[in-house]
Amino acid sequence: MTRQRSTPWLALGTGAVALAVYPASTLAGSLVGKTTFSDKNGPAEGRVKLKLDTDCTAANSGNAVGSEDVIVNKSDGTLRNVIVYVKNAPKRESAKDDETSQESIVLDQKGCTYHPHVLTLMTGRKLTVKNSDRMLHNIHGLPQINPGFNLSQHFGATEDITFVKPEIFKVKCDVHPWMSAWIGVFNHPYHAVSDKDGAYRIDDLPAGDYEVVAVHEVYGEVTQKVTVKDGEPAELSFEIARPKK
Ligand SMILES: [Cu+2]
Repeated sequence: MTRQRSTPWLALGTGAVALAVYPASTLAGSLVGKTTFSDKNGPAEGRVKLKLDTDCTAANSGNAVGSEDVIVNKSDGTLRNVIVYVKNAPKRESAKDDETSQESIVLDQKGCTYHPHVLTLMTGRKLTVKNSDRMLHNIHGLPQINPGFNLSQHFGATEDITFVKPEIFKVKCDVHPWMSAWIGVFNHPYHAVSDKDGAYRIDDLPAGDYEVVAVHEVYGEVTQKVTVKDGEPAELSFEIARPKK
């Protein structure tokens, strides 16, 4: 296992995702696991109550809204919103793997937060950005490899965006400084984001040996190796720690 400390989200350059070609006859398995924050006995960082302005407070009916950069489930230490992806991913061999033909993935601005906070998608897949709030948002993407974008959106606006290069980058709102989201773009379909239970699942991965990366916006990335066999779910969980200073 290796760990990298610095700029984890921006380190995914064009050449970082190596492609290995597997025969079309290679059969597939699944990769499942959990992402866990390993410093359970350390000072727990958790959701911080956001200081919303008047309009955004009203948009949440006066209810408190928590930050989303670090969400550790207290019951079992699992960590949400971790991108998990196969580093040496096999090249796609069949049309069924072509996510670009599927419906768009939605990034919504609602209650002055992004929904979801972290998403992944393939190059060429349509991302639909929309504003469900009755106020102006300004979605400002900060990629370093793909073209940047900066869109003002009133209530009900939608905009479709696609990306051509693999990269993980931040999105922010220029109107509301607490708003942020992360987008992971990959040139293969073998990626996921850990859910509210800290669980992830990557399906239809051809049998083979892989390096798999889990990357969190605050705590950085962890890489592990795994062997996927045909028809069997391979389990690979990640412990993610606060980097040592
Ligand atoms: Cu905003």
